[in-house]
Amino acid sequence: MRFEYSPAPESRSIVTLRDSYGLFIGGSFVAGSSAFKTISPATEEVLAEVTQAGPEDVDKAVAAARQAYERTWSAMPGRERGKYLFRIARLIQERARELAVLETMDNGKPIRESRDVDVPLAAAHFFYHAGWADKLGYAGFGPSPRPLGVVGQVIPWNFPLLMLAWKIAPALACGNTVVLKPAETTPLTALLFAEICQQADLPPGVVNIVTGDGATGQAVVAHPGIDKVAFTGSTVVGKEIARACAVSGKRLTLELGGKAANVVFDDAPVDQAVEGIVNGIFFNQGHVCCAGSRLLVQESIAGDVLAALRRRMGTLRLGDPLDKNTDVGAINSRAQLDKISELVGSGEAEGASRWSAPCALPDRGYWFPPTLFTEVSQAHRIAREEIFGPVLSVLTFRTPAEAVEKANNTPYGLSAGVWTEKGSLILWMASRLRAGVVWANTFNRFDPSSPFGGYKESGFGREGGRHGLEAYLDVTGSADV
Ligand code: TAP
Repeated sequence: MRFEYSPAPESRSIVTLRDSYGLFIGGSFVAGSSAFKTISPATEEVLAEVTQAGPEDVDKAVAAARQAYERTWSAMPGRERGKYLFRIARLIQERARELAVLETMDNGKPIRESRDVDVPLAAAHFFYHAGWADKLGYAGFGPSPRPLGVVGQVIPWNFPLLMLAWKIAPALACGNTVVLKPAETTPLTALLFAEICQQADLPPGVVNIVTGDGATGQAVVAHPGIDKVAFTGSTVVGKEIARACAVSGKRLTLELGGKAANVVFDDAPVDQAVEGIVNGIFFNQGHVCCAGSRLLVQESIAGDVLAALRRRMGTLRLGDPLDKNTDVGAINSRAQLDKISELVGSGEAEGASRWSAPCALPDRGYWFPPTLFTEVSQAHRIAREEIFGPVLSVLTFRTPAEAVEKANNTPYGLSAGVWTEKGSLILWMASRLRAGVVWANTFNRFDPSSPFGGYKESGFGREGGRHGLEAYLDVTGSADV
């Protein structure tokens, strides 16, 4: 049964947009030489002009970060650094609504998700790492692990504020300073975060934010003053960065793409599994590196699961991301919409059978309906390549061994899901799935204390938890690593 809901739009009035934004260097906003526009993907309206940082701007940001590292931050006792992180976490909570509305405007994701997932998790990352700042000597990396220096961080557009928190919180807790480049299409919450750094009285230069496109990212990564690079983004760019860092001696962590299998066994409760499948692939329009984009369903229940899934997909509400009833928001950019459309076209051309939820798409903005493909073979591009959109490829299996074979038949290895009532089967599967995270009877659960990262072409290094600290510490010579 489909319920009709009246629109319940969140007000934009809490956000004060400036016409133009400078770069955040040395604790102040500074002008750059050229600018680009950031737009709302739901309406195509221009939100603001943002500075395109060139190599000379990156130079200034790295110099500011170096000075802050040497004069202030690396020498500050952990308990003092922790106080700043706590303050930032509290300010994120205080300004949560503003951050959520701005994230939704700039990214296109439903306000329900930015309000209930992105922003609370971003605050949680700062709280969690604030707690570590004075306990690093007890983290198992030896009695006095040292920071690395200036960290260059480049993040994507799918979880702009949350990826910033994943990067900045552990770096600062460990005593490093930061130059961060947000994605070109979603710079606004990073710039609001810069204001939060000012509000928290964070010493100038500890956090520097340089906006721009891929060339700015390249300049950050290649800068000789950077000691460590932390990158989240596509595997293609990740490989380029790995090549650039290989000859430089810089430390590197890469969080890249995925093509996760969500495996449903015949004893799984179908309705719960369907909720998990929907959350796995349609959360954040499928713009999720660990999305459950390949559904592997046991053949004997495939008919029931698919019927229930189509029914559920038919109830998803697509539209205005600021409406609190919206389940599926806008695709982040024209380029991403084109990429999704091209891959969906290849699925049809290669013989898979497409079904899209019957929902009207708004006239303006970038939209794609929740879609699933059946009759998919493992050779199809839609079963192999990351679509990064609301598109699910369905495959079947008969035995657990076949499920493992198919799940692992991918160059990626970021996440996986298992749905069954048998605990022994969950453990059997988890020990065989080549994925950094395996969820059992749930999907897309995140916690700052839980390490996250990939195998194979999904990257290396972990973010979050005790493991994530290691990426920001010099632990050479430590006996207990
Ligand atoms: P990319 O095109 O790789 O962009 C990521 C970031 O790198 C952006 O800030 C981008 O700038 C910048 N960049 C582009 N070319 C660069 C270069 N040559 N050198 C340095 N920086 C460069 O990825 P995307 O399309 O934004 O994000 C989607 C990808 O991220 C997906 O593959 C997804 O799976 C992955 N992702 C992974 C994770 C984890 S935790 N594994 C989490 C989220 C997303 P511009 O924005 O200006 O292009």
